[in-house]
Amino acid sequence: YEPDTGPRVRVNQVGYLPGGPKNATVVTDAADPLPWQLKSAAGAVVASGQSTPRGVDRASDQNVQTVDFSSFRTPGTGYTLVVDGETSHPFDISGTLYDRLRADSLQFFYAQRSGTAIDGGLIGAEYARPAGHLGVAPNQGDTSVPCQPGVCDYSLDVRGGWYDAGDHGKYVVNGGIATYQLLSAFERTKTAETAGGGAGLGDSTLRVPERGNNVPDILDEARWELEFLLRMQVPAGQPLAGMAHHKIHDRNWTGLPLAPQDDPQPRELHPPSTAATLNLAAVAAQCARLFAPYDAAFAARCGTAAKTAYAAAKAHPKVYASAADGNGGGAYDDTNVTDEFYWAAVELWLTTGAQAYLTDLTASPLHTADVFEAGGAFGWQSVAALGRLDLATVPNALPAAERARIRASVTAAADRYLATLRGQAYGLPLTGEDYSYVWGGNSNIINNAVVLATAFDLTRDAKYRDGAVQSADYLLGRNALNISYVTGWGEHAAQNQHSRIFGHQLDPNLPHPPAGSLAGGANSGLQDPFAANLLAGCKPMFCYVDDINSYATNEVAINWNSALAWLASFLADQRDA
Ligand code: 9MR
Repeated sequence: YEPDTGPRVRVNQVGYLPGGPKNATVVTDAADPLPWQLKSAAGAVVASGQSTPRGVDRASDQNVQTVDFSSFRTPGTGYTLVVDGETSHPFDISGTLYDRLRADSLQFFYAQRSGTAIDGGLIGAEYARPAGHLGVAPNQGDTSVPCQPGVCDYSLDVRGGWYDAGDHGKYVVNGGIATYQLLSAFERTKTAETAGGGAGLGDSTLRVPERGNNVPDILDEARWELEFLLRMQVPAGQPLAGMAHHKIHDRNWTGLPLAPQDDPQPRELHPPSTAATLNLAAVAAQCARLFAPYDAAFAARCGTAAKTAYAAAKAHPKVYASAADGNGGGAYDDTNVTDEFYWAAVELWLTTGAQAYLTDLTASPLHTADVFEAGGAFGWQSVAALGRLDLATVPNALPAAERARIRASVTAAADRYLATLRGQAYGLPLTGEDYSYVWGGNSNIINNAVVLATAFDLTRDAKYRDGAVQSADYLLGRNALNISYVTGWGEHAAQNQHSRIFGHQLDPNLPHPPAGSLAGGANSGLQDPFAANLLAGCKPMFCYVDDINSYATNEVAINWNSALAWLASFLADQRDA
């Protein structure tokens, strides 16, 4: 299988910020530096120079050279880079490059909403659909969902929320981290002076039904999931009261495509878990502090749920979701919840200031550990860094020396991601090792970029911002496959992601995913049969195919788009870079 990788000159197909880094990668047999030319849309040479040989790139096994044209800063559209007789895809130089990506990446969440009709007037006629899973036949509905046999004696109304990914499942741990990232993108505009005041995330910035309600639209979108997460809490008076059910999904896997409203499968609540409970505690605590100025009653409801959940998790600290519970939905299993305890304690302390939470977070072994892993700084299974980042950025009463230590741990991690990135000829903050390229790996790349971006917010040192920008270059085309992993963004972009809703590849009457949808990305694990068959033996950066059948390399997911939304929001704020 030989994918068509287009021109050998690899650029960010969307473009570059005028004052930001501008790097490209050239696949070539040449061992010596090559002359390069930057051309305007009219074909005039506007800059030129010599490339830098980089030898064989480990992640792609390609002989490559890099081009740095950062010193050219003139805004314009339709630039191309010419090296070694090859002309790159066209790109822009513009300070407003990422404004619409911020909105598009967040729009994905509206398209994934469960339990409400999707308004084509907001998102495009092709995305209009009736409400899913409200109990209208053939749906069996999320309005009164029983537990799996033997798990509980009650039913819960767990309508709403977002569909997790290409499936119709709703999972508290993954909903938790995705909601955290939306809330964090918003909170950053309150805490980071480098965020430009947050106008881009205010009311009427997104195409959501709630626009114009005087609440920032990103909070409206997050609330759609928060309301669902609150519904997943075990009611008072029941066994394990205050804990959260781990997930709710179909009894059996369904095929593709399948509109949510056409899903006939029985829906089932799966057992509560400590991990889900702590996810609920953490994001409900965030909710309590961020909604306080907008809706005091909702903020109070979140605050109560957060405290109740945290207490329930402490009473039941080792209730783990089973790795075997993967029929009809993903397992999202996790048998180490030390990190979830730490994250929840941090969020509760930041919101309430209560000593008990400070005592708990300080006692956690993670409080003094290096929590930023090389592969991915954080992810749905590994959330300690979320607590660390918030301790570093959200105003709090830590003693100055302790605050300085926390912040230094963030910049130390950022320094490592920067060193990794500089060692990669494709400029991404991920090592070239095979094991770095995992399921949903694009979100790991972005989450490492979030650490870089946070280090910039903390220090204003441009090297960190430049690292975050370069991470976006990889996602938007500067990679071995010469593909943009964001639908609708770039000359050659992913558009056939694994999704039951956006099944255009299988049925031309259905749409592609909406612009701003991120694909999971290169994954040398090849866990799905389609990829395993097609891509066996692939070099890590080539282990991706834009085909709806490849769920291990090409799915959409809320926790990947939340990462993209956070980074896009940061990048949109860098227009003067
Ligand atoms: O993102 C998840 C990834 O980290 C796991 O390796 C993978 C296999 O367990 O599952 C991924 O999550 C999927 C979930 O289980 C079900 N909904 C789709 C998710 C994205 O592929």
